[in-house]
Formats: sequence, structure tokens, C-alpha cells
Amino acid sequence: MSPKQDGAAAQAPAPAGDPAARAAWLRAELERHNYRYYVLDEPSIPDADYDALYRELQAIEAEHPDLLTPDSPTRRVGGQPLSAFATVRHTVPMLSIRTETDTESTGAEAFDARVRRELGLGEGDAPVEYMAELKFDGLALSLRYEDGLLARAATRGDGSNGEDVTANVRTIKSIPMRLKGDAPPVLEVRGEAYMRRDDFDRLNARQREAGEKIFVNPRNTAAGAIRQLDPGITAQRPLRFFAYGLGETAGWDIPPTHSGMLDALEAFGLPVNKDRRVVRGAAGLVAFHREIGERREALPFDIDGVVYKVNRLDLQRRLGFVSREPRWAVAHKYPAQERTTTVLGIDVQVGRTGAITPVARLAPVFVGGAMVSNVTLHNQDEIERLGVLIGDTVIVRRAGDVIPEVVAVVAEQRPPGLDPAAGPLPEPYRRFVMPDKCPVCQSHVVREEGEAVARCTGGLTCKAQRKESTRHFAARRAMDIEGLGERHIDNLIEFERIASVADLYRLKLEDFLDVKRLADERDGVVPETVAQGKIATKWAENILEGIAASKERPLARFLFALGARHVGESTAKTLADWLGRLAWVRRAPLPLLRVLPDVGEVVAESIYEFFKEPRNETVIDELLRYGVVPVEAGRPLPALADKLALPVLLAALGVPKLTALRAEQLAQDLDSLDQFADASPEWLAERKLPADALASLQEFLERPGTRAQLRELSALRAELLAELPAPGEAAQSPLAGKTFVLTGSLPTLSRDEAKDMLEAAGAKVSGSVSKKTDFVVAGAEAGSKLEKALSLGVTVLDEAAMLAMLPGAANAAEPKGEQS
Ligand code: D41
Repeated sequence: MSPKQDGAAAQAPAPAGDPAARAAWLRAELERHNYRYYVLDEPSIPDADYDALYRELQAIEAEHPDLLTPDSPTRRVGGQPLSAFATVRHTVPMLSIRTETDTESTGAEAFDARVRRELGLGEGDAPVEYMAELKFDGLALSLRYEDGLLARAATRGDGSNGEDVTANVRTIKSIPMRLKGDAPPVLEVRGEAYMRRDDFDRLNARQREAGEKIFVNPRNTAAGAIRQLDPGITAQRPLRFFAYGLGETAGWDIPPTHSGMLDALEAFGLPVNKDRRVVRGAAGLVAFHREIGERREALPFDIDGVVYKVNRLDLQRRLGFVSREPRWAVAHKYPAQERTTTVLGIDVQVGRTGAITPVARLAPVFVGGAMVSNVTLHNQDEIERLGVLIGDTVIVRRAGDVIPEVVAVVAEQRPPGLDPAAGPLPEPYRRFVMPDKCPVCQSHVVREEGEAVARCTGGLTCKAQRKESTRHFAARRAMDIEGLGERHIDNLIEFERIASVADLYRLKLEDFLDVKRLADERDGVVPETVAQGKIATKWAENILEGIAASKERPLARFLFALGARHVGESTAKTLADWLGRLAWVRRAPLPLLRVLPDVGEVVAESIYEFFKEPRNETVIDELLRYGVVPVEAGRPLPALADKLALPVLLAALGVPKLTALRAEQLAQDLDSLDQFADASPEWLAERKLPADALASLQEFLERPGTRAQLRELSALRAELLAELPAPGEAAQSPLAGKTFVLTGSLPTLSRDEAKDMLEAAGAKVSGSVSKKTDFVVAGAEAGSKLEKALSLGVTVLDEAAMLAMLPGAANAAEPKGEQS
């Protein structure tokens, strides 16, 4: 038996006198222990002994560099940090897998029915044989072995092109550097890099001890570790791997079934998960789904669901695939995970706009792949709807990346006779009472008529509101100030270095250094550098650079960053696009705001009030004075002409009884708004309008300030009309005004990138699918939105089709001479 044939059996130790033989023996021995530990999960040697062997091999290789081999275990660590990953083309594309969103057994039955139908099987035909596996929750990788040696490892990327992460993948001990047995000349293995929960917890314990950042969940940590440019960092993350598929192969007779193929990979020394089973028909799938569902919590790692694959390769070939998803495989998920825990307390948080949000402090529970110890209860109404008391046992749910929520109170856990609504409560139960003073600034808390939220009235005098509004201002999708994290913002406000966001642009290096020193003193921390009598400044210089770099952001982002209530990214974009200049947005009277698309009365009033508020005016003036220059189109959107039509504006004045039809009638006798502003009661009386409308108009015009406001509106209208691009002057993007919805993960673009590109082309990106949606761009694992789009007959695009629609997609440069 050759050492290659059986990695699990120890060989007799080589004599210490022969370095070559000794190194070879140490390599085999170390990899044998790796295999036992990481693949078989059967440790065979104490850590200290392993370390001793490892150091001995390192010493030999250092002394005899010629003895270093590409598959040496010492090659697993380190490697030079990269500046970027090289691109790897997958000669056999890495497909994606369709997700069954029906988490019940009917989901498995539907898959089996589809397979049978597509294979033309009737009721009398035998059940289809499937391979049922776990769906690991990590990052998909492709490992390429050439003549048995790990030659390259790549991420999935968009399925056709991935990133070369070989140096990182070498650090994963469960991945063999050399295959056992008779390895074919080329063997590409597809699988998932993941992190076990116990390894994740240990990693976080180490991080906590070292004062480093705490990771959120094993999945993101694993994915992040693979994407590290410095393999030295990847080496410190306890990653593992499971194989589940094949890529390119050469010189290998691929076994005729998926199960046979996985067995073969296992025999090559690759880690293949044991919880896989060949089952027959829908009943077999359902049983597997149920059984794994029951054991899910007990597994040492997170799973996303289970995967069913038609076992026979010839049947797989007959089924083929649609748009990169094999018809012979499906991922079957589990319902969102739920857990019970106790409510230790209910705190309140003060948000950017002063909203006071009750947040339940929970006894920490691990649910849906992450530790949850806080969960928002939104507002008083929600607390009442749930009927939750401090001290209650509650059910908490978290589905994947979704924000955790309290589903319900477990009333049976309360002592008998407890009345949550009235009377004294036994220990430790307490009712939540919304504070009448802001916990941060002591200002009054008010809850307005018809509003669900209570608000602190402190405005920018409230430190909590200032912190939140500054965080919002600096956020990635707003001014995107790199390096200015929450901690810095909080300290700058705590130590009074900034009163408003405008002050950010006046900060000096000393401000940051002072604040850092004060914060360290407050926290009782003595940084290493200070202990050595040095002062670190690089970090502060970086933040200052980030602040300086944020001075020129598109107007839409600037408007979003200002943080007016009800002005989200989409509304900010509407304002920027339709009006084209900050000055015009600031001056826009209510009627003009009301006519903009998707701006309703509440939003219009919020925008108007925001820009009228002297404190906000000061902040904006200061921002401009300190060098912030929003990048603006400088012109309104051509379509604004229709919105500025007299009848449209008259109808938007908010005059009771002045319906669109009556506004139309009135407009026929007017040349301008000024004429209307100057209208005498006599002139009005001559209009052919019903008495109630006339009376209402009279009353409106006689209200103090109305006529002046109308003249202002008229002046702005004239200015905007004069600046409108002449028809045909600027060729409109074909996407202007079209509504898109993005769903699933796109192969190359992030959601944000795709959104930015579409919006740059004038399209609107919405979060939900309706009849008004023009296009849905669907990526992998698209779920209910895709289904809705299909059921409504909305056009569905993939990423490539979307990119092709963008201006300049086909020919990179626009034809010249368009400007003339
Ligand atoms: O465990 C998984 N995450 C898993 C992913 C699995 N067990 N099997 C998979 N099978 C495939 C096909 C059917 C295409 C061979 C997959 C994936 N694909 C996959 N994961 C991410 C992209 C594709």
C-alpha cells in the first residue's frame, strides 16, 4: 500500500538523519492528522504534538529550500497580501440553484411532480431516485486539482468569472493540498466554504479579548475571510469546506450518479458531508426535509435548507437547465427560525428625527444564525398589539439577514391570574411606560394626533438626534464619508466639537486628537502609542480625507443626507432630477412640490417645512460656505413643463372646491399666475365658476400672504420654464420614468450598484412589484417578487439584459454631435 493510497494510516517514522526522507514523512504525517481532524472529525494527536511536527518540518524546509514542495502543509499559511484578486474564468460555468420558497412538504412534492412531468413519467412509472443533501450556508468555491495537486481555487463570482483566491483557500485545513489515490489529470470540485458555530464562537471570544471587532454570523464571516486580500488574515479564520459538485474534469470516468460522484470525491480525501442520502420519490424527499429540520439546531453549522438533486446523470442531462439553473436540482428552505427568550427590559432610543423607539432588551438567544439581544418594538401601538410586558417570555423570529422581531408573547408562561392591562404586577413583571421627557436631552416628548410615534421635541439641541442625523448624513448611501464611523461621530458630539453636520467640514486634526484623548480618558483606556509617548495621527488624517472627499456628491445624495422627514433616497432623487438645482429645491413652494411624481401631501409639507426652518437654512448655508458643492444637473427635467402648466399648478394650490376641472376652466382666462395673484373680486366674479368654488377662491386670495406667495410661485415657474432644455435638445434616456424592481442576487453587480446605474439612466427603482412595474431584474434566489412579476405579466430581465438596456451599453461612447 502506497502512502498516497491511504492517508489514514501512519507510516513508520523516517530517520532524522535524512532530511529529504524526514521532510516527506513529516508532510504525510501532518496532512494525515489534518485529514483526521478536519475531514473525519476524529482528532488523532494532541495540538502540542502537531505543532512540534509542524515546526520541525518548517525548520527542515528553511534549511533546505530545495525540499519545499507545493503541497507542503507549511504552505498553507501566509503568502503575500494581494492588491486585487485575479479573475478566473470557469470553463464549466458554476450554475445556481433554484430555491423552492414553499417551506412545507408541498415544496418537495412540487419539485418531484415537475421532474416527473419533464421526464414524461406517468403514474405507473417507478419513483425517481434523488440525492438529498444539506444546503451549507457559506461561500461557493471551485477547487481545481491538476494531477492531484491543488492548482487553483476561485469564488463563484457571476458563475462565468470568479476571483482567484488560491492563497486563501490553501489555509483551509480540510481542503487537501494533494488528492489521495489515482487522481485524474484535471478535477474541478465545487463546494461551499463555511464556518462551524463553535469555531465562530471561539473566534469571537478571541476577538473580544483582543478588543477587535465582533463578527455577526458564521456565514458573513466565512465569506469575508475568503475575500481577504491578506491570506495571513484568512489563516486566522477557522474555515472549513464541503464538496457538492463537479466542474471541469479530464481523464476521469465520471460515475453515472451524483451519489457515486460524491463517494468518489470522498475517496480522493475531499470533505463530503455525511448527512446525504439517496431517496426515492417525493416521499423520500419529504422525509429527509423533515428529519433534517428536526436535527437542524443540533448540527454544528448553519444550513440554509436542503438540496434535492436527480441522482442519475443521464436524467440530469435530459432535464438540462433554464437560465443557469438546473431543472434537476432545487434548494428547499425551512421556515424562519423562532426562539423563546425573556424580555429583561424595554429601553427607548431617540432617532434622527426625534422618534422615540422602544427597544426590548432580551436574554441573548441564538436565532436564525445570529445572537439576538435587542429587538425593536417600533412604537406604543405595537407594544399594545403584542401585549408585551417586561419580564414576559416572547417568541423571537429571524429569517436569514432579516431584522429580528418579536412575534408573540407566550402568555402561558405568565403566572395565573396576571392581568396585563390593569392592577399590580408580580415581580419581575412591569408595564412599559413611554417617557414624557427625552431620556437624552430631557425635552418634552409628544405624540401627535394620528401619529404612531412619540417624538422628542429637542430638535438639534438633543444629542441623540444630532448623533443620529450626523450618522445618517455620513452614511454610505448619503454623503459616504469614509472612515467616519459611529464611534467618532458620537465622540465629536459628546465633546461638543460639532453642533451640526456643517461643522464636520471645519474639523482639524487637533479636534480628532483631542476628542480621542478625552474619550480614552473617559473610558479609562491608555492606548499603546500614548503609553510609548507617541501620538497616532494617521487615522485622523484618513477621516479628514474622507470628509474632504465627500464635498462633491450628487444633489440627490446631498438632499437625502440632510435627513428631512419622509425624504428617503427615492424622494431625494425625484427632487434632484425634476428640479435640477439645490437653489430651486430650497425655494420650491408647496404647490410645486405637490405636482412632482410620488410626492404626496405629507411628503410635500415635510419638504417645505424643512427648508423653511431657519435652523436648517443655516446648516445648508454653512455647508455651502464650507465648500460642499452638490453636483447638480442645473436644469429641470423636460417633463417638468407639463407639471408647470397653469391648470396643473392651480389645481395644486390647495384651494378647497377648486377641482382639476374647475382649475382648467379658470386657467383658460389666465396668461400667467401673476395675473391670478392680482385678480380682483370683480374679475373673479366674472368667471364661469360655481358659487362655492368662487367663494372659496375669494377667501383664498384674501388670506394674508397668499398673493405674495403666488407671485413667488409665478417667478420660480418662469425661471424653471426658461431653463428647461428645448425639446430634443438632450436626448432622453429610454429608461427615463421606467420603474424597475431588483430581486435576488445578481451575478456581478451588488443591489446598490445596479440601483445606481438604473437611476443614473433616469429609471426609478422601487422595492415592490405592482402593475405599474415596468421591469423586474431577477438574480439568483429571487423569490416572491419574481413570482409576483410573472403572475402580473411584468417583463423579467436578467442582469445582462438590464445592462444592455442602459444608455451606451452597446456602443460605449454616445454618438458625437448630440449637443448641437
Ligand atoms: O450546500 C450548498 N450550498 C449547495 C450549493 C449544494 N449542496 N449543492 C449545490 N448544487 C449546485 C448545483 C446543482 C448547480 C450543482 C449548490 C449549488 N449548486 C450552488 N450554490 C451556490 C451557487 C450554486
